[in-house]
Amino acid sequence: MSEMVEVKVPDIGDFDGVEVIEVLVSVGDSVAEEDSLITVESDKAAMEIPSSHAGVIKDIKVSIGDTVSEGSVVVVLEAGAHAVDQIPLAAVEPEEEPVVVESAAEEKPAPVAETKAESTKPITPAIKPSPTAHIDPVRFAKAHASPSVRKFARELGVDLSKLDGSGRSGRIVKDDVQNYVKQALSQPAAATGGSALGVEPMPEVDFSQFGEIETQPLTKINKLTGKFLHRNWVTIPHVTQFEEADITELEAFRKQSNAEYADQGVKFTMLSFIMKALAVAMKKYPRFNSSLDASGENLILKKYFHVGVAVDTPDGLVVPVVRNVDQKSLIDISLELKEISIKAREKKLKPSDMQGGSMSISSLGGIGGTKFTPIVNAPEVAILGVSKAEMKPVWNGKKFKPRLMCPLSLSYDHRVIDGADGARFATYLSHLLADARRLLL
Ligand code: CAO
Repeated sequence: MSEMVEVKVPDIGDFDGVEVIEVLVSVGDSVAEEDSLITVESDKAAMEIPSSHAGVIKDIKVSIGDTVSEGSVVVVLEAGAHAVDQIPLAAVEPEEEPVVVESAAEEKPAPVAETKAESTKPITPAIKPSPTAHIDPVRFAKAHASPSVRKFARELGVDLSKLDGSGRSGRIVKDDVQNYVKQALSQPAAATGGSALGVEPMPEVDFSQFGEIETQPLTKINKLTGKFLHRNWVTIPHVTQFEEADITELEAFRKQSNAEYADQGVKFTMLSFIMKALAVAMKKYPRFNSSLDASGENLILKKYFHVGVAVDTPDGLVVPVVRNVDQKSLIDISLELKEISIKAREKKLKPSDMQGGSMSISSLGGIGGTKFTPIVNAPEVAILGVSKAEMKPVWNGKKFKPRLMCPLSLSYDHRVIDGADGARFATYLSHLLADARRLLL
């Protein structure tokens, strides 16, 4: 004989006195154990309350807008029974849905609780976290959408903050979510910005509980570069090839040239030589001077040699571009490098000054460090990192000789450049710097 069971809200931790924002079942529905019955929402997060038993819903004891706590009866069901006509479990849409704002807080794992229903079988209602693993909860929270649309978006892993609502007052409707998914599926993987990573969101932590803190807003440049670096890091398969260039002779030549050109206001830094060498190396290995087109199916080879230079400014990192480095003298490159560094630090660069690079250089040589892994500055496919040159004992086949060695870190997009070419390019670059006469060939 089947038994009538009251399914109650289990112990849901901090979720005491929470609002019902969705009723997911109707009278007559067949539900399996663990099927969701209602969605509740606190000021921290939304979660679904599952059924403790399988059976047919006979009565629904809550409505949207009600407040429930542990022990509140959600439904009465006939345990073990089956509906005559199997009705699919579906969200019941209220006539006028309230717009809810979901919190940014991390959902807590559900505590294990026992039902108070009369049953011999203890249950462990797993509170199902919403499938929003890779969605930024802060931005999701601010989206203008109804509970059912939010639920739909969570199920599909759609970050509502990325959508423009087509409903009244910009409200996001179900069609918007569907169109977004269709569009995302029709784009090549690289263009989706890694939105399918499926990783856990960062926990939101109140650091003040551990000690004194200060909150500093990120600069506009920090935010912009952060977005691009993040996209490039997650969408480009990076490989970094390390190399050391013997710049003993080049450094001596640089110092001598600096003495000769001092009265003309020209100062050669190692970077100007490296820029010139990079242009020569790109001529020999044209794939380093290319970009993938938007479809990801064609490689665009560039016949110009423009080199971007990462400049550290108080507001963040900017990458102005020196054009036609292959056609310019070392004097012109040095003067231009000085000019763009000043412009960058005085915030006088125009967007066009930072576009059209073939490859970029991130030079930390004036600061220190032995090597690092720079992030490719897309749509470029390679970037050269330069660290601080150091005197080292180098074996010349007969004995150790003191040589000035400059560490190079070449990161490249492995979809475009093979490991062997990466090693060839880095080795060739180091040969060019070891004997600058090769730059003239
Ligand atoms: N090894 C040893 N010394 C080096 C060197 C190297 N690889 N590179 C530069 N130096 C020396 C220079 O020769 C100079 O010394 P002298 O005054 O004795 O000639 C001194 O370090 C300072 O150089 P600099 O850094 O001011 O000049 P630069 O032309 O080498 O670089 C610029 C210019 C704009 C690239 C640099 O100032 C800068 O901003 N670097 C930081 C870039 C950055 O932040 N990258 C990180 C990107 S990823 O977050």
